[in-house]
Amino acid sequence: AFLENVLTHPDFQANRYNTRFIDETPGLLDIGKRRDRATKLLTYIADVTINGHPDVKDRQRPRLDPRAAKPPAAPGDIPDGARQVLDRDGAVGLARWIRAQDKVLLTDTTMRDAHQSLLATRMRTIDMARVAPAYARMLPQLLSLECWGGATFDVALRFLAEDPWERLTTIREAAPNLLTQMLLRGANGVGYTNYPDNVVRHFIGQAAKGIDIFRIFDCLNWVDNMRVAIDAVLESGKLAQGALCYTGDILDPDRAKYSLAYYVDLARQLEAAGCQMLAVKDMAGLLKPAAARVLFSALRDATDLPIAFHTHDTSGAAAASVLAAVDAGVDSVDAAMDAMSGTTSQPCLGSIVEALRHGPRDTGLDASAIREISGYWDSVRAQYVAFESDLRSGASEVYLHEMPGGQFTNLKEQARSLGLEARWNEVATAYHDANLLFGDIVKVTPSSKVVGDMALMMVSQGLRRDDVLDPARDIAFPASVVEMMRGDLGQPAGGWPQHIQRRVLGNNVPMTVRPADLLPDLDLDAERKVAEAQCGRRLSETEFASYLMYPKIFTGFAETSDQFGPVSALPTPVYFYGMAVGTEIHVTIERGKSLVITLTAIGEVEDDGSVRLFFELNGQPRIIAVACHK
Ligand code: 3PY
Ligand code: ZN
Repeated sequence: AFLENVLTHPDFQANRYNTRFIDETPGLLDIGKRRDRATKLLTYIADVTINGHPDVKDRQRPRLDPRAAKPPAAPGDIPDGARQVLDRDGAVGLARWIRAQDKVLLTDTTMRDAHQSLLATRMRTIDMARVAPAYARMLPQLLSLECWGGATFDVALRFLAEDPWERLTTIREAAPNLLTQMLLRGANGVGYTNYPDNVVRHFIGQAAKGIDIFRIFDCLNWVDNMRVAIDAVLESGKLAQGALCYTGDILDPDRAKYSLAYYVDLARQLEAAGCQMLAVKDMAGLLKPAAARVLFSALRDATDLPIAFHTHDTSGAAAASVLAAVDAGVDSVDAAMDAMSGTTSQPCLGSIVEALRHGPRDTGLDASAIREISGYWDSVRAQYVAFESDLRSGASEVYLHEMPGGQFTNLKEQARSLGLEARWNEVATAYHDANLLFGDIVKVTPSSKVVGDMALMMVSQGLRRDDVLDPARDIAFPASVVEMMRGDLGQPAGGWPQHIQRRVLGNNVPMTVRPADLLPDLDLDAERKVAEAQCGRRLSETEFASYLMYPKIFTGFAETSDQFGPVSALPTPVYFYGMAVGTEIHVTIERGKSLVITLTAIGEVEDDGSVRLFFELNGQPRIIAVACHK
C-alpha cells in the first residue's frame, strides 16, 4: 500500500519529487488508513444516529425535512476577477487597482463573520464549498470572500472535526477569480493569546498559500504588536490590510480618548508600518452615520491607501453608516448575503447593492444572482437552527455595552450556562462597567473576552465597580483578567489604570513591553517531534501550524479524525442528527470517489448496551454496532 501511495501520488507522477519526497509527503504513510474511511464514516453515522451530537443536545431541531440546500446551478466559464489583478500586478498593484475603482467594492462575509456572529461559528465547509462555484460565476465583481480566520479556525477543529486548511483550499479552488480574505488577530494569530514571533510567522507563511488579503488587527490597537504579522504578510506577497478597531464615538465629547485625531494617527501608524490597505473594523457596530462621514473623510485626507469598512448591524442602523462611508469615499465595504445578514452580523449585501444602483458608485453586482445565492444560504441557515440566538431585532443597547457582534451571542450562551440568562440586562451593564474599570479599552477578541469574563464575575458575585476597587474586599479575579492586567495582551492607549492593575496584581510587577519580546522563539523542529509523537503520525506543515495555535485541541481533532474519518464530507443534517431509516446519502470523500450510504434498519438495544445498524454501502450490506449511551 505504501508503494501504491507513492506511485499514484500526483507529485510523483508529475516528476515533482526528490530525495525528500517521502519525508515531505506524510500522507504516503497512511497505509491501511485510507481503505477503511468508509467504515469510519459509517461508525460516525451510527454513533450520531443513536447517541446524538453533544453540540445540539436539548436545542431546537431543524424541521424534519430541512429544505434541501441546493446551490444555484452555475455552468460556464469563470470570468476574471480581482484575484487575477493580484496574480498579475502583485499586492501593491492590487491596492492601486482597488483605489482606482469608481464603484464600491464588496467583501462578502457570509463564510466567516456572518456565521460567527449569528450561528456561533458553526457553519461547515461543505455548505460553503457547494456554493463557491456559483459565487465565482455569478458574482465575479466581488472583491473578496472573507472565509477564514477569527473564530472559524478554533471552532472547525474543536467542534466540527474539520481541518480548517481544507476549507481554505476548497473555496480557493472553487472560486479562483475571487480574493480569499481572513481575519488575523495580530500577535494572537487565530488564538486568544500572544504567540512567539516565529509561530506567528510560520502560521502566516502557511496561510499565505491560500489567503490573498490578511485583515490584521490588534485587540488594543497597539501597532507595535502588529508589526511581526504585517511584515510576514508583506514578505509573503499577499495584501496586508491593517485594521483600526473602532470604539467609542468620535462625535461624543465625553469619549475624548477615542477621538478623530486618535484614529487618524492610528491610520498613519499603520501606513508607516507598511500596510497596503486600511480597514475600519467596527466590530460592535458603533460607528454612527454622521460619525462615519467625518471619519472616512478625514482618513481619505490622511492617506491615499485604499480603505475598507467593516461593521455589524446590531443597532439596526449599520446600512446608513455604510452609505455615509461610501459618500465619504470608502473603497470597499463588508456585507453579508441577505439571508445571513442583520442584527449581530453584517448589514445586508443585496440591499446595499440596490441602494447604490444607478448612482455614481454602483457596485455592478447582479441582483438576481444575489437573490439566488441568498436563497441557498437561507436553506443552509435552517439546518443550523440549534445555534441561533434569541436576538430578533435591532438593539440600541449596543451603544451601552459595546460588545462585538461576534461575542454577543457567545456571551449570552455563557451567561445562560451560569444561570444568568434572565439577568442579561445586568450583564450588559456590568460589561460597560468592566470596560470603564479597565480604563475604557478597545473590546475585540481577546480583550472583549476578558471584559466579558469580568462582567460575568461581577454579576454572579453581585459586585459593583466600587466593590471591585474596595481594598477591604477579597476578590478572586478571573485568570484572563490577571493576565491582561499583567500586560499579556499588550498595552492600551494611555496604559492600564494603575489602581485596577494594583488591585488585581497586588505586588506583582506588570510588563510594559511587547509580550513576544519576552517569549523566546519556539524550537519548531523539536516541537514538531512532540506533536507527531502525540498524534502518532507525521503531520503536514499546515497540520503542524494548527498544532502550534492549539496543541491540545489539534491533538483531540487528530484523534477524532482517526476514529471517524472524513466527517466533513457528510451533509450537515447527517453530521448533527444522523440518518433516518430508509434514507440514502451520497458522500464524496475525495475527488472522483463517492459513497452511497443507505440506512436500512436499526436493531434493538442488546443486553450489553450495543445497537446494530444495518447499512448498505455502495450496494453492499454492512452492519455497524455502537454502544448506546442514552
Ligand atoms: C474575531 O477575532 O474573531 C473577531 O471577529 C473580531 O471581531
Ligand atoms: Zn466583525
